[in-house]
Amino acid sequence: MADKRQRARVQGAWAGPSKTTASSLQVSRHSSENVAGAPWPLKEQTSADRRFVFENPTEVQRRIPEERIIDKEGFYEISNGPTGVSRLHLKPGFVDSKEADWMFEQLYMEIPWQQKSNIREDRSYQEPRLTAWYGDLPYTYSRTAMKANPHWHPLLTMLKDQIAEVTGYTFNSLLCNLYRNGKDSIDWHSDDEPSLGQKPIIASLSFGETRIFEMRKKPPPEEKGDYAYAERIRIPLNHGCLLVMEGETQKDWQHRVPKEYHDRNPRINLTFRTIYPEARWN
Ligand SMILES: O=C(O)CCC(=O)C(=O)O
Repeated sequence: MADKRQRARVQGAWAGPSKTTASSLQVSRHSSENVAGAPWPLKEQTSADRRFVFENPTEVQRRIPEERIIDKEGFYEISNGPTGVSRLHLKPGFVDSKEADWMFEQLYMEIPWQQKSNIREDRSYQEPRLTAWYGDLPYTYSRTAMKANPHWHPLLTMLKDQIAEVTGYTFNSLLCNLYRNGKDSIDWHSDDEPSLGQKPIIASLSFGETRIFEMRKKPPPEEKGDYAYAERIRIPLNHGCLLVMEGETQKDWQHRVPKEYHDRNPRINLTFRTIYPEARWN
């Protein structure tokens, strides 16, 4: 796919004898007629005669959209369609750096981090990060469930309330993620499980090492799942930074935190969500 993204198409051809003008044809007739009397071969082409002639492309040319970087505080309408408006709200420094330092230490030590196993193509694999779930209802993703856990850590309750105050959104659940080093990651996905409702609002708060949060727009059906020309966004999520995804973001976009192949310190990410009983959407 990288190849496809890098390929540049230039259509055209080096001008040959067939491009000879009527007047040069006349000259050749006098000077070098062949046995059959045809005007071929024409006089030898000199390098001065050779020029590149542009021909209209037969294929529709497509541009790979330039990757967008979002790293400043603000509200961003990242797309309007096909299902509606997708919007982000980025707030670096939501928790100031000093506060974020002790919060990171406390969360790192006191959250009951667990190793979750997921299932893909009928095979079980260990998720490359540790997680913990808080909420009155269980949460299923990648075909395995996390048990309900109503016993919120007081710091998490405080952060949930602060986010509600600033964003106006309330949340009843939280997925905590610990990326131990650069090899920990989460692959492309959308937070679109039925239990998250029809337009999930996700508030994601980060502590510790900065990691890149990547987004790519889902391709239209005619692309048959090919993301080669998809719009892409990169958002560095740093210590104390809040990112809210809302509107149709989970329907129209995917996101991931890719592996990084140099040393990375641990990062904690808290994704506040609202979970509904699954039956409501089935
Ligand atoms: O770690 C992050 O910033 C994103 C986590 C995420 O996408 C998820 O847990 O669904």
